[in-house]
Amino acid sequence: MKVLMFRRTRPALLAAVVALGMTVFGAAGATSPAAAASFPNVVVPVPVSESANGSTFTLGSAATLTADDGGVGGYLAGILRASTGYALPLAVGATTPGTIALSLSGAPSTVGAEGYQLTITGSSVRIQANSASGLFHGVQTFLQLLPAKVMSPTAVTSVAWKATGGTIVDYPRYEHRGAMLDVARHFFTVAQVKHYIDELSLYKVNYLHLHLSDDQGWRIAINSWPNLAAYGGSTEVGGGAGGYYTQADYAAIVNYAASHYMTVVPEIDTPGHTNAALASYASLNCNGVAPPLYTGTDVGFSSLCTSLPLTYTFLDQVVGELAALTPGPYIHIGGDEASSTTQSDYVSFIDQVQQIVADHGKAVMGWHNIAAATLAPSTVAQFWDTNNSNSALAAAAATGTKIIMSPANHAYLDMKYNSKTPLGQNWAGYVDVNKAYGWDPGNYLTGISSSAIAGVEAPLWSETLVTSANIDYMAFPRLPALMELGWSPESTHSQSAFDARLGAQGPRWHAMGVNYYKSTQVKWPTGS
Ligand code: IFG
Repeated sequence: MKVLMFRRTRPALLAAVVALGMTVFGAAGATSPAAAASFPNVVVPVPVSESANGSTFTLGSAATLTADDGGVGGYLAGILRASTGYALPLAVGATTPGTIALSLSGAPSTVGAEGYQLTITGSSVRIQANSASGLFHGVQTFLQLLPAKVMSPTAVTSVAWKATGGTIVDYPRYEHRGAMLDVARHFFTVAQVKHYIDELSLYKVNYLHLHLSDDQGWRIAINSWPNLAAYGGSTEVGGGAGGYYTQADYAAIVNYAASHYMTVVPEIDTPGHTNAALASYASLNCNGVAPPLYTGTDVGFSSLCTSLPLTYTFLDQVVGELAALTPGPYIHIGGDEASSTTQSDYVSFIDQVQQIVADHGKAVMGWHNIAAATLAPSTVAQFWDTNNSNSALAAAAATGTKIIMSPANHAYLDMKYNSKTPLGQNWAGYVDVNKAYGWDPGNYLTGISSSAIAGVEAPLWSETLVTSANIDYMAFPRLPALMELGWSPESTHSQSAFDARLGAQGPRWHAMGVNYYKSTQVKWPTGS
């Protein structure tokens, strides 16, 4: 073999030759370039940036956990201890980082309020964020990089708890990433709502919108109007026993949501969808006669008496009690399907209710129909129609109104997947995974700037839902699709890449006992 003999030559030329050699033959001694390391395509929502470093982290039984926030530390410890069976001692506020360290210092400023930096090496995991919610979101990503069985509520011994090494820097596209649960058509207990919160947490949901009142039920105790819950909450669609949250129950939900970094948005739907309230108090009705309780599923037949002064006293007292129980910035006043309210009465009503909410220190959220009125600067409109334009909403957006996107033909989780789906409705068409994912919230509405879009929300209406298993079946796998639209950069949008990531969630839901629908649009790996 001809050996290259370097005479005393110009150093630059020598360096160039060496560099060429390195490039062609890889690092000195290596026979080929190091395998290009990459993270597996499994995390939903997909992170902003990932760079693997070729190492692999293994969580061992001697691992320790340190955290600058005890809530997030305790959450992660709870999940890991349950599935690995390891002691995983947790030290809060320790100066020396544990095997896994959740730190509120050192995060890059780019991650903002809710983002994080996740650094995984062969021997350590570090999550850095500017807030506890950022740490919580980093924990969700870290968990998704561990084997699916890490989500098992009982110890699994046959798994090597490995995760790909590297750095992930991540932060949300939209500040509002919500899920709505209709607890009015069918009542769901505090435990059932907490269970749903546990599942929503996996996908970085940060707002929980509770639809607390409708024609079929009033679900929150109001001390100044006790019959609302006692009588108005005494039934539900189909005639069941219904139920309601005491104010302590509601506080428990608010606190549990907060411990999962979700803000509760309570909705009292007005002026339509109010039969339960009107049935509870004859004095609220224009004719002084209370209608019977309603257990069907029609909409649009009820209206508060917008000409009655008592109506506004009622709303002031209801909003006052609800605002005092709600740490979040919003009270949702509904505003949809007010078919039994004249347009002029509706506009005047919305104007007055906006003021009532403001008087109690909260901002208004409402279905986009409220754009018929003059919206306060802080009012947020939630788009739910099946078309791509709305002139009143466009006019409001042009004057600063922010919009939450919930187009029913993409984001309504109560839509059937297909004609064979046993639960749900189909008035907005069939919505399977690709329909839930196949749109862009920022550029969906014509004549409305992407800067007006504040986020995405996935409503789940409960006319046909009774159990937590029913909630699971309709929410999964579409909720993760909608939350990827809310969190991940528009540049990452790819149906095929998403479908692969979504499939990787299957074994995790199986480990958790989530009763999800195995959409035929997704390849579900073994163990799903
Ligand atoms: N539209 C009604 C809901 C519910 C829904 C079921 C809105 C804003 C149909 N209003 O969606 O009360 O009945 O898909």
